Amino acid sequence: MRIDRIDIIRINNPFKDPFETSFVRFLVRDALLVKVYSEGAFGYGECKAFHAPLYNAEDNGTCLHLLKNILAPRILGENIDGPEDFLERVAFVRGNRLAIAAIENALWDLRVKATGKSLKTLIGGTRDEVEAGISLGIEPTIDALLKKIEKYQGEGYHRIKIKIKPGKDIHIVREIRKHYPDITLTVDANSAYTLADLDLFKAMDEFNLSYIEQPLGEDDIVDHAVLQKAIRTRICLDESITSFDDARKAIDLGSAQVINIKSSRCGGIHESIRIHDLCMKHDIPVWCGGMTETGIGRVQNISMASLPNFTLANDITPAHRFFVEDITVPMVDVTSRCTLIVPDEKNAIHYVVDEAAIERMMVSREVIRK
Ligand code: OSB
Ligand code: MG
Repeated sequence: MRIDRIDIIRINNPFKDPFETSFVRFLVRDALLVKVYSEGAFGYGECKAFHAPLYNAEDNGTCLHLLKNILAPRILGENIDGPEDFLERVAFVRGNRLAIAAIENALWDLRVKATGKSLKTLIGGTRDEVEAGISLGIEPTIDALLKKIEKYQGEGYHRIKIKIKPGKDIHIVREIRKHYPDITLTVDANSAYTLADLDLFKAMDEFNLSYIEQPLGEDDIVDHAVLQKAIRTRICLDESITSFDDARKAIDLGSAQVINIKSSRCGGIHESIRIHDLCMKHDIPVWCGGMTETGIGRVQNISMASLPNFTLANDITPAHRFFVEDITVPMVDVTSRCTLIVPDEKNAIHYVVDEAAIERMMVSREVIRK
């Protein structure tokens, strides 16, 4: 397919309620969308970076640069075969996987349109629906958090994850367990701790967490291996896994027993499938992580999570959980079973990008042609 034009669209979508993590309190989702035009069709991809390099080393500024000056010029005006061909053309780039994933994802969308097949079918997905878990931000009080847990537990979410940070951790878990001794509960530290906190994590073993997500350094797999050997609770890596090789090394070292796959963090769906397959071979269950994305990213996440080894509940939720308005029609929502229907050739779920909503949220648009 010939790549005729690439638009990089920046949108701002305010959160209904602030979402607080160990690294930042989000008020607005500042997001980049990539629209790749080819032979009368277009594909959308979402760049999952944030306004600043808080979660990993990339942010919207660095991604804009990469997309416009490094990545787009490699395919504009060229005849390319699709996502794999694009990845080969940009294989010289070190890191910057969120930026790469944005175009890669758009090329998958173009392939969906060109073939008339669903993303699920193209990647070999096997599930008709995928389970929703929920990621709850840090709250000012334990009572406020307990109220949220009550709400989402009542709605049937398949796993409750809470964000933790030093000073807001074990006593909160203890309190939750008093009220909910049996729910599937996890914590996500977003790299806020070090091995000096080993005793804290040993003490957490008592609370039967399904796993502890990314307790240590965002680029670490060595300290995580030390921690994993010292505790019973499974460690799940998020930030630390950016590629197939990261996953291979983490599995070899014993740094994690669960992996959270985000196609953005790993440079796209192609690499994510490789990680999925590797984990499956090693009996490491995976689940699909979230980045408070727009509907474009959410719908692709649903499709990716239809792969067979996504056996744990995902951070894929209804869009209205974070936002009043989103950019797909319909807005992504859960079923009465708290699952998300995977779009495929058989069912009626079909998402369309709402161009008018994008216009309303738009901060800037760069049109790149050869
Ligand atoms: O670490 O999983 C994370 C949100 C932003 C950045 C990182 C993470 C998260 C979440 C929210 O936990 C997941 C979601 O989109 O529902
Ligand atoms: Mg995480």
